[in-house]
Parts: sequence; C-alpha cells; structure tokens
Amino acid sequence: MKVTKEQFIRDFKDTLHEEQLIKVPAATDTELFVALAKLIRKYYTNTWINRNKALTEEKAKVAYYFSIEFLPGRMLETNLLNLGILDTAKEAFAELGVDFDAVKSAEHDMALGNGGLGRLAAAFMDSLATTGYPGFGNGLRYQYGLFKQRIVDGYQVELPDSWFGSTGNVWEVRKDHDIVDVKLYGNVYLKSNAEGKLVPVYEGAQILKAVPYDVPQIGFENEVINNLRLWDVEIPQENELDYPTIESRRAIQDITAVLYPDDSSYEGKRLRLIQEYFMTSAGLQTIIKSYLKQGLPLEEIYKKVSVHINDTHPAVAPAEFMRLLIDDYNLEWLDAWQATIKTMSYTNHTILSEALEKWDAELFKTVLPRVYQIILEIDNRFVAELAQKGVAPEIIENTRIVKDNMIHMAHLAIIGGHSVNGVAKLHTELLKEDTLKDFYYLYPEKFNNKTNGIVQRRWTQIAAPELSKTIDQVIGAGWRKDIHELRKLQDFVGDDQVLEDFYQVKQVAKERLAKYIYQTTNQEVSTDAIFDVQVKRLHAYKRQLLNVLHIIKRYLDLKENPDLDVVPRVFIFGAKAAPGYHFAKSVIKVINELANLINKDATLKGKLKVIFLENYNVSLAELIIPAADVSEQISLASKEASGTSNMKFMMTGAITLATLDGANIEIKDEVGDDNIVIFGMDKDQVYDHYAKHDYFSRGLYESNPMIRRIVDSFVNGTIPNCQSEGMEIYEALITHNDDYFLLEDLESYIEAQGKIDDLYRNRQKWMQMSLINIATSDKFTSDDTIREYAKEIWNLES
Ligand code: 26Q
Repeated sequence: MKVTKEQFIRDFKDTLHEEQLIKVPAATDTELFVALAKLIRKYYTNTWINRNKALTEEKAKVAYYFSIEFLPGRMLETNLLNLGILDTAKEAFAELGVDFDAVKSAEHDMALGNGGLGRLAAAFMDSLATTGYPGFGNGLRYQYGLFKQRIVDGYQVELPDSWFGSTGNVWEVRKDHDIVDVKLYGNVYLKSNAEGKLVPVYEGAQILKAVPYDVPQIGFENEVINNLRLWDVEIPQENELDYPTIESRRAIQDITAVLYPDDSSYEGKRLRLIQEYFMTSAGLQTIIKSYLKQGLPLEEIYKKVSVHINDTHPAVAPAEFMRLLIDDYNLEWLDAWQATIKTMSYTNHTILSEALEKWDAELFKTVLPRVYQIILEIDNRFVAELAQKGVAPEIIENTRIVKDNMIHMAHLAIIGGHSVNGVAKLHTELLKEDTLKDFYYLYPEKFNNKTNGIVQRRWTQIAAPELSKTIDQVIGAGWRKDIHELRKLQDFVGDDQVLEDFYQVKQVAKERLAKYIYQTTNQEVSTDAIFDVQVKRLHAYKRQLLNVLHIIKRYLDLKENPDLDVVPRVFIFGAKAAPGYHFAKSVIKVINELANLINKDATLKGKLKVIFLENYNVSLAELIIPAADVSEQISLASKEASGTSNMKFMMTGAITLATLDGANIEIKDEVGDDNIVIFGMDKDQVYDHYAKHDYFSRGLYESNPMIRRIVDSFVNGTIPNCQSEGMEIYEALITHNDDYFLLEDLESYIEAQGKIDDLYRNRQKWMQMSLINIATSDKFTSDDTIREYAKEIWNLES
C-alpha cells in the first residue's frame, strides 16, 4: 500500500484520539502501540475481506496447516514491513518525536510455541501469504504462552506468560459465525437406522463450544492476506447449568489455558490429548462446512482442500475426518477413506523415539470413544489388507496403529495420508533407513524431503536494519523482494572496502547486544571479543554441555597461563529447559555458576566471559543473532532434525561451528568447506558405535588427562555452588556412559575452537567467510520451502 508520511501522521493522530482519547505527548508506549496497531488494521481490513471473497469466488484449493504451536513473536514490524510502510512509519514517528523501538517493545511476543517447530509454523504462515498461496493456519489460542524464564541464584524459575496483558491480542478477530461444537467423553454405541445402516448414538457426551479467532497473515508487498485461525473453548449457553461452580468452569477453560512446555519428550497427559483433539475437530468441521458451500461432492474434497499435520500433535486428524465424513455426512467407508488419504499429509520433526506420541488406548477410548472405534477399524483394515498382500507379520506388527494397548499417532498420520516428509536431507534419509523404515518399505512413494527455511525478511530487514542497508549499498535493494539476488554479494569477496563495511555493521549489532547484556546482567563485554552464541532449547542432544566443557578448558588454561595468546571470547547462552527436565535445568545452573566464577576473575584479563541471557524468545533472538560471530550448532550427528537458527545466523554473517547434523550439512554444501568449521563424528560413525556397542566414556576419561581435568572440575570444587548439579553431570558423562558422546567429540571440538581463533585473527579472511555465508543464505528462505510444499505435497495454485 501507499501512504505518505504526512498522511500517516494524520491517520495516526486521529486513531490515537478516537481509540484512546489522548494526544501523542501524553500517551504511554502501550497506548501508542495499540493506536498504531489499530491504524494498521484499518489499512489492511479491506484487503483481508477481498482476499477471503476472492478465494471463495475462485473456488481455489486451500491448504490448512494444523499445528499445536505457532510462534510468530511480535507482529507489529512484520505487518508494517509487509504492507510496505515500515520506513514511512519509522519516519513519521521520528517526526512526532516518538521512540519507535520503545513502542514496538510494548507488544508482547506471541509465544504460542516452544521452539523450532512452532517458529517454523509461523514462518510458513508468512511465506504462504508472501508467495500468494491460499494457506491457512489452524491452532489453539492459549491464554498463556511458553513460560517466562527468570534466573534466580543461577536456577531457572518459570513464570506464567500472560501474553494478552492489558491490550489483549490486538490483531485477532473473533469469528462468532464459525463457532462449532466439539464432543468429548460419554458412551457411543451403533444402532441400525431406517435404511439398515449402522449409526452411532452418543450418550452423556460433554459438549464444548469451539470459538475461532483469526489473526491476519500479511504477504510481503503483495496485497495477499491469509488467516491464522486459533481456537478457544467456551461453555455452550445451553449447558451452563452443568457448570454451576467456578471450579467446574475453570476445568473447561483449562483446555486452552497453557501451552505444554515440553519440546521433545512425550507424556500421556489427558489434557494434552483433549487439546489436540479440540483444535483438530474444530478445524476439520469448519473446513468441511466451507467446502460444502461450494456445492461440490464431499468425496472430492481433496481437490479443494489439503490438511497438513505438523508433527503428530494433530495426527488424530485422519480418524476425526473419517468420523465426520461417515457419521455426520453419510459417506461410505471406502469413499471417505480415499478422500482422507488424499487430503492429509504429515511432517515429522524428530527421530528421537521418546518424542513419538503414543496414547494409552484406555485413556483414548474414555476421552474419544467414537474416534477410538474408528481407529480400531482403520487398524483392522490395514492389518487385513497387508496380510492379504502377503506382507511379513513383523512388518505389520511394526507399522500398525494399535498395539500393546497403545495408539501410535505417527502410524495413523502415515497410513491416513499421502505424504510424509522430513525437515532436512539427512533427517529424511534417517527416517527412511531407520525410524520409519518399515513404512518406507510399504509406501516409498509417500516419503519426501522438505528442508526447513526461515523468513529472511524478519532476520535481515527487521532484525538487522544496518546490515540490510549495507547490502542495499553494495548490490542494490532488489534482494529485499528477490532474496536470490543476495548471490551478487559473492562478487565482492575481494573488495576490502565492502568487507570493512560488513565488519562495521557487525560491530553495531554487537554494541547493541553488549548494551543489553550490561543492562540485564551488569557485565561489560568488549565488542572486540568473538561473540560466540548458542541459543536454543536446552536439551542433552543439543549438547550445550559440550560448549561448557570447552569453556572450562579455556578457563583452566588461562588460569595456568594468564598470558596465553587467545582471542578474547564472550560465550553467550540463551535456553529454556522444560520445567520437568532435571538434567537440563542442572546444565543451566552450572552455566550460571561458571559465568559467576569466570566473569569476576580479573586474572583472566577480559579474555573470557560467559553470559546467560534469561528468557530466550523470538524478540531476544532478533537482538542476539545479528550480533553473533560464531554460531554453535553442535548437536550429536543424527539427532537434530534440521535446526533453523543455524540458517538465521548464517544469513546475518556468523560463521557456523557445527557437526554434520540436520541442515548444517546443507549449509556446508552452500558455503563450501572453507567457510564453515566442522568437527566431530558424522552420523555413520555415531551409528557404528550404536551397532558395535563399543563406546566407553570412562575409558576416555581415565586415559586422557585433559578430559579428566575438565570433567573433574564439576566435582572438585572448581565450579562453586553446584555440588549436586556437578555430580549429576559427572555421572551422566562417566557413570551413565555419556549418551550423546560429548567426550568422544570433545578433542575435535576443542581443535575446531582453536581454528575459530586463528580465522578470526585474520579480519579480511573472516569477513570473506562471513560475506559468503550471507550471500548463499538465500538457499534457506521459507518462501522456497513453502513453494515446494505447495507444488509437491498440496498441489496448490498461487
Ligand atoms: C509432545 C507431546 C506432549 C507435549 C509436548 C510435545 C512436543 C512439543 C513440541 C514435542 C515436540 C515439540 C517440538 C519439537 C521441535 O521443535 N522440533 C524441532 O523442529 C524444528 C523444525 O522442524 C527442527 O528444526 C528441529 O531440529 C527440531 O528439534
């Protein structure tokens, strides 16, 4: 859209006046933010209405992305940028004498996700709109997002994230006309109707009202706006007598109260199952209703609708879809089943077996009695069909949905859909040859790879404005619309002035972060030091502890020889641990105690600092990532399905220090071996150890004095105030044989860290590497990832 600065100022003042009854000088940042958001809404409302109308008229095929998590972060700047008025707004605010950054900070992060999976879902929403595809999100409107993390005495403390705050969600629109009922519990039996057909009769079910709230997803400068639909629960008016007490009402509200804060280990909690079913059923019901308005036959719904299952959390979808088609719309089983398979597709995000969802059959049957019957029927038919084809019994046993009284959700998603994809090349290979190999044998045609991507606009234009301006100066501004133009930067690796400009840009970002570090931790860090960053959820497989082992080594070496010639280093961490994940919380405590020890030690002469930034979230990522020199991507090879922060660091010019895991491999393919630092075992070496059972961490500990010296410092008092945590870590590494091979990879990691020092000493060389990383990062735009999903899985038209 087009609006002049003058017009914008008038519109803004009017909105502030009408909505908040106040004038600019008297308004708080929050009032200014709300007025700005309201103005933006006014600007886009017609486009939004027209888009929905056009899609209905064109009878376009629509993809629905079902995800229990969406993690967009703040929306204000993205919305302004995508409408094409971010610069206008910033200039207008400057003229009004208002601090734009303060106003933008008044928006609470929309943190309805844990990490990578939720952030990817949000990225896909942006990219669907930007590429012009009709793609809508379907999720839950949690009242509390991912917990807020505080660090107290070195320990993680979790506080509720009440993100609606005083403003509510300024972007959402409640859609009363799309309210549907969702049924839970009760008894279901089958009875013949007049035509002799068996129909289900429900007794004593609990009926809930599912209320949709739509959040607009604005495409980048293209007049396209899609919907992210988030469901909330309410008690139906007709049933209010069933809920006479506050407690009984609260029990219902609990369904959408909180996002589960676990991001890799699965626990069979009833409320979680209800959440999953609630959003899936509500979403599918409205999808079918809106399809039928087109007057087309339900058997052919797959021609107009795709339903994507993001990880197994919405994997009840095939069964619920069958229930709706058969029970509510009278389709025959086989017709319904064909329609279901052609409609559904599924993305797997993990190979960790402890993260694969399996529900206890009794629990499932109690909560969802009719869906349970349908799952049994799907399972029976699946088993019978394979047996009839002569498939080996073990394979049938390994792939069926219901066994040992558990319902395997990934199996339902694979059997009930036409596509299964992994999120990076290596990950997809591992699914085929290991985790899902029997399914690959049965359905090779269903398997495909879709390497993850990121919304480049957020990580450059929004998070790194100085970098973006410098890129404009070097290659022109065309890359802002067509990210592949970034490749032109490769022509400038020999241009010392350009390299120096990019160096200065990085310094500006580092200064901004250094200021934040000082404000929040009271630590002064030098921007001449290497900013070495590991930010991601805390998990044993991601190996934050390996990073810690190396820091301890550096510390001990410097204590022994304070004149040691190392490049000053600031190690920066940000990580939330799942509240019930004891080991992960112990690692946080140890990092904080190590930071206390190191940061106050003057004998280290500023050569080493350790910073733990609390409450890592999308907004903090926007501050940290552009300021990084080194991106730590050090998971045990085979464990990180893809990683996506690795792509963000690359795009803003950090050098990746990585194992050959997930998308790191594809980053290496893009930048070339000389522009990344790789260490450690590859996946084959790791699998070799598994096959031979020959890893023995205690052997390494006993035979290698350096390793012993480092590991002992957890238990010999070197790191103070964490006796029990130190012991827990020691035992994990030595007594429990070091599940993630830290000690095996340690020497190679230390060597790689030395290489980082050497490379950084040569500023020209370093900046050449950095520039090539930026120049080739276009490979990881989620716009292209979504184009692949649209063409190869959903069969959509832009
Ligand atoms: C499951 C059951 C009960 C409660 C919670 C969960 C749960 C919630 C979230 C399980 C897993 C998650 C999140 C997983 C996740 O973020 N995976 C990451 O997905 C990214 C996007 O594909 C990848 O880049 C990462 O490698 C992967 O770890």
